[in-house]
This record gives sequence, C-alpha cells and structure tokens, in this order.
Amino acid sequence: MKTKEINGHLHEAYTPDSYPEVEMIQRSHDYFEWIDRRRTVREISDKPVPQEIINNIIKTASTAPSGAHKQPWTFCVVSNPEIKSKIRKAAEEEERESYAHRMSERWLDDLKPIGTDDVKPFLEKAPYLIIVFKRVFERDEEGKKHNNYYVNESVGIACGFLISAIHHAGLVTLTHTPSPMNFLQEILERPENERAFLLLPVGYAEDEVFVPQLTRKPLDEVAVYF
Ligand code: IYR
Repeated sequence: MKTKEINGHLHEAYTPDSYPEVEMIQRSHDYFEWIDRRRTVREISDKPVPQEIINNIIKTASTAPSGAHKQPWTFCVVSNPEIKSKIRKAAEEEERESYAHRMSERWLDDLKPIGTDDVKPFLEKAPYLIIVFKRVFERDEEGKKHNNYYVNESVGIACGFLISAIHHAGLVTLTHTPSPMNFLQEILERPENERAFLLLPVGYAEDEVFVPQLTRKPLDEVAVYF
C-alpha cells in the first residue's frame, strides 16, 4: 500500500469510488428518489428484528466523520422489556409536563398536523430502542479530562447515517427527543462524560401505517447558488 508521512503520521493512498458522468447523474437521482421515500413512522410493530441488522446499522452510523476523528458517540441498544418500560414511564412523565406546561401554544399548534401527544407506546413496543449518547469529553490514563470537538455536529451526522441505514435495511424509526433527557443517563447508568442526544425506536412498520401528508421544500427554497 502506498503511503506518505504527514507530521510523523502515515497517510495511505485512497481511491474514491468513481463512475462515468451519466451514471453519476443517474445514481444521484436514484439515491434521492430512494431516500425521499423515507418517512418517520410512529406505529412500530413488535415483530422481532435480528440483532445483526441493528449491529450493522450502528457500524454504519459509526463511520460518520467526526471532529479530529474522536468518534464522540455511544449507541445504547435496549431490547430488555423492563428497561424499555422504565424508559417509557420516565419519558411520558417528562412529555406530560412538556405538553401541559413547557411547550408554547405556537409549538403545540405546529405539532397538530403531525399528531403527536404525550403517549409513547413505541417505547415499549419497538423491538429495539437505540439511544444515542454524545461523549462530551474523554479521560486519559491519568484521569485528565479532554473535551471532544464539534460534538453536536459529529453526533448529528452519525444520527443521519443511522437513520438512512435503518431505512436502507427496510426498517422504520422516529427521532424522539423527550426533554429533558437526563433520565436516560440515569436509567442506563451511563458514565459522567455521556449525555443523551437522541432516542430512536427501531423495528418493522405495523401492517397499516398512516403518516402526515407532508411536502418537502423544493430545491429553489433550500439551495442558493452563487
Ligand atoms: N418531544 C415531544 C414533542 C415533539 C416536538 C417536536 I419539534 C416534534 O417534531 C415532535 C414532537 C414528543 O416527542 O412528542
């Protein structure tokens, strides 16, 4: 393998995938059409999912780029029914408070088309909950703290990879962000350097599923060219 040295560290030759231009146009179009079919699904079936699929999905997410390649994430996979019940109970307590007192009228109005409320059966029904934790810092051998870099950006990108891998496997998910999320750190007994970032129930969609009728912004509303 061809290598070169930078700052005393070896870099290896890398050949990115490449295609003829017509094929690139087709591929980029096909990828868009495929991912445009992804929808957030709240009705997740309890049909079992092989853990190997979940492992592959997490390995995919963990290929995301991250600040200084610190990979500042931990994916907790919960299939244990007692832990799922604990999470549901604690999440619904927070959600009840949020829907009743913490969220503004405007916010509640904005959620009306989505149809969410404080009842979260998917937290018990889905065969897996993946709880993504961000690792704010690491400790070295002497116990000294070292902050990670661009932690929210890095973990956000990894979650994007995770969601697309879930869709690619033929499963569904939804991005659940009960707020505040500290209860997850407690229930899962995570170390002091980890903070809950996102909770994703993962499984097959129920046989019949309804999703809000949404449209996506067209290109000219989301892109500006200079
Ligand atoms: N976290 C709450 C509320 C909620 C907020 C937004 I912004 C959403 O897009 C959906 C829900 C919940 O999970 O119900």
